[in-house]
Amino acid sequence: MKEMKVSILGFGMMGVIRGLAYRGVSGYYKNTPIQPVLGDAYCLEAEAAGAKGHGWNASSDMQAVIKNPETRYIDVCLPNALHHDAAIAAFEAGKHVFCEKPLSANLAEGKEMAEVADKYPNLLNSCNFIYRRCPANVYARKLAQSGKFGKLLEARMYYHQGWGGPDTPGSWRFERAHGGGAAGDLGSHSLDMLYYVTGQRPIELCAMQTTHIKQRWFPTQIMSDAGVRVGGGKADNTGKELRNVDVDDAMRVMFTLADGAIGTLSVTRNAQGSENQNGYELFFEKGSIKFCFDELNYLNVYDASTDDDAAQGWSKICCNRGPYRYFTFAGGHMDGYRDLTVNGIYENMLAIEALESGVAYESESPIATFRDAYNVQRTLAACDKSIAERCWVKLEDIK
Ligand code: SOE
Repeated sequence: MKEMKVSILGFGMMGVIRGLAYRGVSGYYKNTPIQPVLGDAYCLEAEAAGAKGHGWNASSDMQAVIKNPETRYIDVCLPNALHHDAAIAAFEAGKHVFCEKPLSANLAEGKEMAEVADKYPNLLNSCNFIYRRCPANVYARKLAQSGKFGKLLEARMYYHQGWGGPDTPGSWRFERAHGGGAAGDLGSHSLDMLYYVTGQRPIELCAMQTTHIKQRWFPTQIMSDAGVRVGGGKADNTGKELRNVDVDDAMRVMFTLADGAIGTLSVTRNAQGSENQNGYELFFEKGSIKFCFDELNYLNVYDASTDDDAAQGWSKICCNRGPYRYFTFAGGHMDGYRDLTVNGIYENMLAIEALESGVAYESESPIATFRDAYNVQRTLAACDKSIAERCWVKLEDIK
């Protein structure tokens, strides 16, 4: 298998996730034609230890990382307003470019990035609209574009998160200069999803925005995105200054699509209780499709294309078994399962550290010890005995 050194620019929240992905790809996909190998990570001083811990070679020189002749691929995970210069420099250095969404902080920069990408037809230009990688959306796209349900009539797109309350500290995500704001952050996903699934983009629209929290406490020192978000919600304002927020917290849009369908888009970071509700409801002449990322393994489909009224109703389709090119593992181990395995290894490491430092291991979700597991075996043995002997079995009798 070929190897390719990849380097990353920025090591906030997304940087951490990407490291797992580059290392995981050859583990999940035995057929990957290229195995990524972790190279340099351009990052803030505050992020360097994390980047090294993830296996990257931490560097504070972005141009050196971009130009490193050993690297063939640059992953741009910087704040939005820095995508433009970094991505263009990477193309000019002859690298494949993967860029976090939204592509740019403003239209002019996005246009130039697309034009420069066109000049390098042999280099990858790929933007991380990650929800395209979710099997339920792959299925929705097939269904929506198959024509089975007829013409699309209405699209209700929404992306609701709830982390933007008044106690969440400021970060680049709340600064126009860095390309922050809910519209670009969340709305970009919904607009890509609308196009990806239906094949259509708005041709006319009317929008409104608001900023609910007009001032926030921003850290006085530059901090990693991950550092600010983790621990958000705590009103400890030491080392922070109160500043005006110049981006939107929420946006609403009404639009029309080319073939006459109408639609709405709702994005907010202030929907208390919504975790990552990136969703849509599509109403066609002869059916409906609904998706919400909080139930990422499923697509809800109403098929009104048959004449059999008695058979009509919603189907909740499990899309993690389908014939898609993405990893499905041993039926039933759906998306989400792999995250739990990371938690499991972490818990083991905490337990070992407690053992080796002589302190009591405590956890709100303790590891299952061999003693716990042995008790499961005892109960199973009791079942065997009961089945074999057709009788009640006392556990105290199973040693
Ligand atoms: C915002 O909270 C955010 O991290 C976005 O920036 C990502 O693009 C989205 O996938 C998850 O939510």
